[in-house]
Amino acid sequence: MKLVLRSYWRSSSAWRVRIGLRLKSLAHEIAPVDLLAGEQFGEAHLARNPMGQVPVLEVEDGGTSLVLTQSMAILEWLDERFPDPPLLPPDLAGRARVRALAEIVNSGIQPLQNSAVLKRIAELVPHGGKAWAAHWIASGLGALETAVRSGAGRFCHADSPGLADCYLVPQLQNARRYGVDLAPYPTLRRVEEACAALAPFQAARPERQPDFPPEGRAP
Ligand SMILES: N[C@@H](CCC(=O)N[C@@H](CS)C(=O)NCC(=O)O)C(=O)O
Repeated sequence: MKLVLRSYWRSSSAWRVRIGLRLKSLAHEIAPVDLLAGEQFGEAHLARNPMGQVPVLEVEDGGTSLVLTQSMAILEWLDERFPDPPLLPPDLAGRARVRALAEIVNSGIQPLQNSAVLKRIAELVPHGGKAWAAHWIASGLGALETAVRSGAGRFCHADSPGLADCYLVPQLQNARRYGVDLAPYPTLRRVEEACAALAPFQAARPERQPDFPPEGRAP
């Protein structure tokens, strides 16, 4: 089994998969795609992911080669292929809850604030990008705070880290990047703190990635 994750240090979507791989203690290689340099739009990367995005997980598994895209599909594949420890809870209702929490980030927040969208908005509305991003992050996190609070344990769902935590932690970092005040989200911050204490979450952080820019050069 060989796993190669096409990643970018600052990508919150790639970060989700980095956490998942680490939670499952899966040996993998990180292959950086330089999003600032436009490598995602090169022929080689578009052949892997026609969306021109990271993450992409390349899998060599006993004679089978797979190229997986979309963090949710990748994490669910990892969870089915390597069930222990699970990213999803054992009960049907719990799985629906965790997927719904992750989707608040995956489809309700991040697509509205990813750099490609912000770049286009800034072209159309001068100085509009950052305020736009902060607005959608703050309102989405408000919904996530309410949804997590009713049913959180130590983590987003019960007392083990899982799929929803893979989405929460990178999104809170994006919130800070766009100047969103996190005071209104005490449950999310408490869960983030619990995650931050765990080695898999620490190893997946942007500053621990091979393509993290040298000190003082972070754009
Ligand atoms: N829904 C996708 C979102 C992926 C995505 O938005 N990736 C961003 C980085 S976080 C990207 O590669 N952007 C390319 C660009 O900025 O041109 C997923 O969950 O994998």
